[in-house]
Amino acid sequence: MTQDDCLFCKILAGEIPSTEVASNEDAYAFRDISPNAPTHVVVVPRRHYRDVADISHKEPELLGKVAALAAEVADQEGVTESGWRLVANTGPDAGQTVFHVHFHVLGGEPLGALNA
Ligand code: DGP
Repeated sequence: MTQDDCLFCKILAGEIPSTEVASNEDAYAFRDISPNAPTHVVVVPRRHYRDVADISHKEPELLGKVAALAAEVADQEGVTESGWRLVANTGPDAGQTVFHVHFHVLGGEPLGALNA
């Protein structure tokens, strides 16, 4: 299931180039085009869902698989011990700009407190 006007569906189809970090049959991880930290990787399910709420309602087990690939990315990037952040911006107030559910894996430096 893909959506014609979806940027991440186009990346998954290879129509837009991306730098792969990790991949499996359910999910794909690639470097963010505009990194906010030394490690900034985007992890997406191969099937199109709009956001965390959409995938949670329709295929919740896939959400766990995407999170598992994010943890593999953290290992691969060498940030498992130092710490890393998993972020899913959801909707306009959170700044979601691509409406294909995705996690940001951020790490490689102190990230600052979320409640600062
Ligand atoms: P969000 O704001 O949570 O929807 O994050 C979308 C992210 O996607 C943002 O950090 C930048 C990244 N991004 C947007 N377009 C591209 C692209 O064409 N290639 C790559 N690698 N990343 C992209």
